[in-house]
Amino acid sequence: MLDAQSAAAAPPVIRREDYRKPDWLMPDVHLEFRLDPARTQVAGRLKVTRNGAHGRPLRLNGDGLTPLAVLIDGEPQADAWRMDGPDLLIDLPGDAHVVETRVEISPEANSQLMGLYASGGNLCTQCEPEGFRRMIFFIDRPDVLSRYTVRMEADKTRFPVLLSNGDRTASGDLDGGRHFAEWTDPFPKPSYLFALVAADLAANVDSFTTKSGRPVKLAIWVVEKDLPKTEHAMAALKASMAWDEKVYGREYDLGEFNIVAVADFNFGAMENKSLNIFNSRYILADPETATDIDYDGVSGVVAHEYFHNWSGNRVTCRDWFQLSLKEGFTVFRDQSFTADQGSAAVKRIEDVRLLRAAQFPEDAGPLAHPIRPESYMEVSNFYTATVYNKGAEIIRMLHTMLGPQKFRAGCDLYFARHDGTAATCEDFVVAMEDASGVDLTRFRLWYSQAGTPRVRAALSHEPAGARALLTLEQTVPPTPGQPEKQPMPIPLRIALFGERSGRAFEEERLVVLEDERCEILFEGIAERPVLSINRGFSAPVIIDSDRSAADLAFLSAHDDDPFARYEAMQQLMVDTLVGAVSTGQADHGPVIEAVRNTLTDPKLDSAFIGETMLLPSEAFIGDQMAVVDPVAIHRAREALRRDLGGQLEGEWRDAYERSRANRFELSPQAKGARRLRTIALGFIMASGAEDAAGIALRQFEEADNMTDRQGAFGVLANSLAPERDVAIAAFYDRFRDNGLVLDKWFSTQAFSIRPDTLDRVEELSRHPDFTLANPNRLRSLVGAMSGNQLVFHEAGGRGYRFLADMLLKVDGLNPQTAAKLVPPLGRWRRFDEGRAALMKAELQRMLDTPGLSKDVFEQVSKSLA
Ligand code: B3K
Ligand code: ZN
Repeated sequence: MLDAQSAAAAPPVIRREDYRKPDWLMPDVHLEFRLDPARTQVAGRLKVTRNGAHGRPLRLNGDGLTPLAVLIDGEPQADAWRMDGPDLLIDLPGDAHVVETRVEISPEANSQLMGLYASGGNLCTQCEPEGFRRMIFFIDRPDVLSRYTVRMEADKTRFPVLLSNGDRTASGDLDGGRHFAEWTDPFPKPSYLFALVAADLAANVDSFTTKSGRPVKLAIWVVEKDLPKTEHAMAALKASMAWDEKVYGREYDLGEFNIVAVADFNFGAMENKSLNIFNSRYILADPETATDIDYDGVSGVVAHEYFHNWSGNRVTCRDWFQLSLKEGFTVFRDQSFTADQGSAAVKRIEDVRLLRAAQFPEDAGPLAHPIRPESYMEVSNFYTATVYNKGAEIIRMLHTMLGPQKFRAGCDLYFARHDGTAATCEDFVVAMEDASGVDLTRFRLWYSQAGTPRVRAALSHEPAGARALLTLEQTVPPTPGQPEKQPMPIPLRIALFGERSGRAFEEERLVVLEDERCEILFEGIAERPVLSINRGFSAPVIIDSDRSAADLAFLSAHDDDPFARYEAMQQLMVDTLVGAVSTGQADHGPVIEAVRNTLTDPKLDSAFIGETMLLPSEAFIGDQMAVVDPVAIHRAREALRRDLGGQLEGEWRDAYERSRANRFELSPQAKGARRLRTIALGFIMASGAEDAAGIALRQFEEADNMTDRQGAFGVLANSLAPERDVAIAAFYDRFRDNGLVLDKWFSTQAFSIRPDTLDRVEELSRHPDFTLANPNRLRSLVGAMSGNQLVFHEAGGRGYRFLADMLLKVDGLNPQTAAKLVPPLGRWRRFDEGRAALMKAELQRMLDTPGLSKDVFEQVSKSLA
């Protein structure tokens, strides 16, 4: 519980039900920026109109701003305005006025990286969700859409490139070595989509012709030496543009599309209209410095931000409670794009792994919220795996239940109806209903209820009548503020396989479990059936079934849905490991046999084999247990790794040799081979073979690409062999000047399972290359350590203390990024009393710290509640 003092300090709670349409609209906006890193002058000229009959003043949001001048219809004002906290209130007599304000801000002093800030000597903006108000007084809410014209002035040598949204309508030189540019965006947009860049950067320029023949100039801006690393991002951009035309009928709508990469960024990237700004880790890629996972990250994020041009920009969100309207939908779109570019099965496995690693724990913990939350203190805390990834699963279920044609018709109707406006999740569902004729009344519960549903599946067989009966029962667990839940429609793709024949009995069925319970009868089932359920992960739920180890091993070999094969193997591994932790006894036999079958199945591709061989993470195993015992989990998992390594050593060595590439290629086959190769290396190492560390060091040294080098580095970082120190030193020497690769150097060491990892992490936090100011670097050390179950939960609480210390320091600089680091401590309820007390004590210490940001306050107070 919050004590009186903390409760008094609590920031106000914003509720969805309190939504009111804006008092004033702002059809036209003109902004002027006299740019300078230390002192930038900003002037705003806003045409405002009263929205409805009321006498309320104009409220312009501000954050840390002091008005230097306020003018109404061109007249300077002394008394017509007043400050209300950070906001500026202006009494306006008429229904339409022109309001001007002027402020001065310091981009180089902006450590929050929200609003206008400096990164690597360049200036850029981040406005979503509420950064715009840090630059000028404004109606900073997503349902107020304006046409913008922008004039920027800056020193020409220092900032030769001046970019904003829309089209450049004027530019030229000024006295004193300065120059200017004017940009006009013809599309009305909310403030969160505004962007500006003043920089010394070079562009990779290309072009795309839309299907209706409109030429678009594409440019990716980076520091000049990085130009060769932008080819993959450019290819992904063009592929995304073509895909959105083909699959959704959506064309790009302006003459140019710019992407700017910066090194200091709070998250992945930002979809500002025609001027996307990216964390450089999602733009830059070449074989020497980027892993295959990095390459996939680049194309996925480029696609995601591009797709927002329709799902987010042309149709935006009425308020921040509707965030999943654009984010869930756009994640679904980028997932589908990636699935179409390569292996759909592997993509689905990766997406589900991420959902289970990031979203399921959120749904099961103190920060659980529905994809459309009901309230918040700080909206930045709601850019969550629930809003994004569970949100995408909810769109995917609509796609599954309606089928691709009706789903597409629903999207077309949604875009046609709401183009140029700020919409709600409800608008999206209504468009789907209207276009498909399907009643989605109960489906709406997925938007309002938090928590991961559980479905119990029991299959009984009656050989005499050749019948099988499947009973399904759902429960939706209580979550904070939602003790009681209603059953939700759960679409489950289901098939039965004959245990002896190995064949499916009939076509796969799509069963929608509408109520708490249902029974499904299968006829013509002569031999004992094995149940394959939630195929393709058709619903974001947990399935509890009593399938035996033999059934799971059977499915892992015979199921014709690749996801279901993967899933059966995972379940077999999880059951084995959970059993081992709770009984202390382990029978690894069935897992070893199943792994042997998959590993030596010539029909399977390496990427799929690699995915299937990955053991469930320690965190995921913990999620299955009543009380998490990190040490016992680690031991059980390592014992299984050792046994798999030792008993299949020959097979691993074959797989390792088979997947040795001659030269680097980015084809799915080559990527799959690299994936399997490092996984095999890990198992050879786990086998304890004497030559293993030598093999790893050879891979590390001879690699012609970062995937192989980083793979070997990760394996060595876990080991006690002297080769580990050789690799750490060599990696640093080779990449000390490349920030993105240095992040890997930090994170790989922080993920190590060596007993001295926490000492090493503390040492690294004092390393000259470590800094709290760069979010990527911070996450690479502190974020990685708190994801390392064994190390973070070290008895005695040193990991907890380290995280809390770091977090408090970061909060003073960058509250948004600090708040993202809180959730691992919020899981205290899942641990033994000793650990839980230590975790709570750190949360309490933070809560008791004066001057905590509202970002961190919200996360910490909810974690303790
Ligand atoms: N819309 C942005 C996220 C903004 C996050 C603000 N805390 C990027 C994206 O989802 O595409
Ligand atoms: Zn997004």
